[in-house]
Amino acid sequence: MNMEQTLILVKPDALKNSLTGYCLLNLSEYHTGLRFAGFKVVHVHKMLAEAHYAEHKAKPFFPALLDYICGRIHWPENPEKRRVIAIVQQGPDAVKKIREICGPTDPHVARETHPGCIRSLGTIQIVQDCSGKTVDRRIDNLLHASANAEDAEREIKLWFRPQDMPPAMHAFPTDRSDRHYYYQDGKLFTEHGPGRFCLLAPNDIAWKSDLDALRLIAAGNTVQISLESISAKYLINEALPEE
Ligand code: FUP
Repeated sequence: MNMEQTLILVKPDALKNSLTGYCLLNLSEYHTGLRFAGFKVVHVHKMLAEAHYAEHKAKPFFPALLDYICGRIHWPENPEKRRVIAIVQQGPDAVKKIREICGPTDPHVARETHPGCIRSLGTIQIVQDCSGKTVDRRIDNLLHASANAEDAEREIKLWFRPQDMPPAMHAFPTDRSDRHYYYQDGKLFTEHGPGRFCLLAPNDIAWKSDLDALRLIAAGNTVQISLESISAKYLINEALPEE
């Protein structure tokens, strides 16, 4: 069975404009030939947004992109409405099929070259600095879809814990934690303390790559993956202070 998986985000502009149902219709199992493996409503906090868009960190549109994915652009006065829907779909050529359904990143290009694709309904907003000078463009394109299989693995592991999906749909190796792991202010702890968030308890199932990294960090080693990109999924929908 082809287990290729891809991550899709129904972004705040889609939810705000009631295009959620339209997006889901286009993403249905009937229309795509793929299967839903994971599905959840997420209040996106800064740590998750920064990890998801890490490759764009140096770009002028990055702060606007974070405001957008966190829902601050579309619900400036209503933090309780700020959400995205995170979806994992699985099946043959999942990454390519979903990218095709979404269409080109830029909605203007989408309207020119793929009229009718979902992103052809998107918009582009000018990003200005505090003096009013135009510094970049913010692309509100309704959906995120993983660009390739490598990105898909990173992104699925960033947004989903294994137990958010049926066990038979785990596309990546898992392992069980043998101790407690806590997160606070950019640091990892193995003992509980005031204000520390529990990431994992003994016997909890986790992505093996996360556990391998946590074990190394706890032993004082440096690792390639950031602690934030591991911790972010465990803090999804925790009552964190708004940034
Ligand atoms: P995609 O793979 O289609 O999501 O496209 P990119 O990785 O190039 O862009 C990631 C996100 O950055 C997209 F949601 C669009 C946004 N973006 C901007 O807001 N402005 C730009 O100039 C380029 C990208």
